[in-house]
Amino acid sequence: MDNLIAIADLFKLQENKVLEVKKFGSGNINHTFLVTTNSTTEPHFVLQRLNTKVFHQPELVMNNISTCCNRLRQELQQTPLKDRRWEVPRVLRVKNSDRTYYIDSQSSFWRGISYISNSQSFDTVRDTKHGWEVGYGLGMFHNLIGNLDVTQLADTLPGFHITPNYLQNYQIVLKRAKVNNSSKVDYCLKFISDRAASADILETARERGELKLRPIHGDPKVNNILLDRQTQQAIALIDLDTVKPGLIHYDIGDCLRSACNLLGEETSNWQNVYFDLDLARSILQGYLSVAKFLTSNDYRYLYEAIRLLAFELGLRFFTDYLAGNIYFQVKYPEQNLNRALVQFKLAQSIEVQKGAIKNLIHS
Ligand code: GN1
Ligand code: MG
Repeated sequence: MDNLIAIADLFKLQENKVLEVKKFGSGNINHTFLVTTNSTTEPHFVLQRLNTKVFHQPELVMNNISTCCNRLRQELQQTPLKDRRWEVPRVLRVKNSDRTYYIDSQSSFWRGISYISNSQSFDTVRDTKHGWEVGYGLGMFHNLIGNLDVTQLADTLPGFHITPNYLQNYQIVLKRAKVNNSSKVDYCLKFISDRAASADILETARERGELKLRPIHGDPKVNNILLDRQTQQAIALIDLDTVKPGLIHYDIGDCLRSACNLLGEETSNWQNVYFDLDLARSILQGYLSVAKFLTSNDYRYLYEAIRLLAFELGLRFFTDYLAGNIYFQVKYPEQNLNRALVQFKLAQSIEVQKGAIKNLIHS
């Protein structure tokens, strides 16, 4: 990896000096840094090394981000929000060029994104007010981007959130893996085989034409929805790498599985993980207060989306554990097994509360 300061220097506004580059955030895929410069107006920006083992066509990822951000800005210009701050990240250009990325001597792919000032993010939701804001944030994003023709976005991650594909891959990996059987591993194996038959419910609905592809965020977990430091209102969605055509159900399910788990994705206390119904209520209320475009078919599949996305992420983590941790970064070898157990416990809690969740959706 080339010198971080020298790379950051390529993305800064010309007259400023880079003072510091330090690790930032808690992503599982890319390497993220916060750059501080001596600018008095905009001292920070975010520098990222994109994981090109995951994103095989990083140029297309950058195109999607630009298309998305341009559309968000256009919509906000046409219909400015009256009572709330809303920010759209900016893709930074490489010095003296029009390019939005830099490839270093080791073929690493670098890009710079503006930092949203006076903002805050949390890994877990603190209370129902925060939950409402998380829902509102996702609803606002879907609302602003909803009219963008999906054909303008490239499919930068084929198979992303297609649960039956993850299942197929899991079966291949399982055949090849040397499985160290333990009670945790056995729990995961059984959890998956018991639910394999219902893995294609959203994809089947899409094939039948009941659900339609729309622009999606792809990763609307709690810490990707920024709050204003003073008002604690949602003001931006960040981490736009997975913006692409998809089902909004992936986003809604992913947001709820992330936000309604108060113990968080990384807890070692996986036995006590549960899906918090009060938070689900406020998130859905926040979402539905802005997202007025849902059809009756959209409503019909919301419960399944919530259940499926928790199951799917557990399946993805468990598969990666079996494959030797090649996709999600880990700090210790069993981390992806632990993460899988957290998501499976969450999915189980969703299943147990099916009636109550459906009541929330249809109330
Ligand atoms: C990954 O790297 P990060 O944290 O932004 C993953 C998401 C998962 C998430 C779980 C491209 O996102 O799908 O929900 O981890 N992103 C990709 O924490 O696979
Ligand atoms: Mg992400």
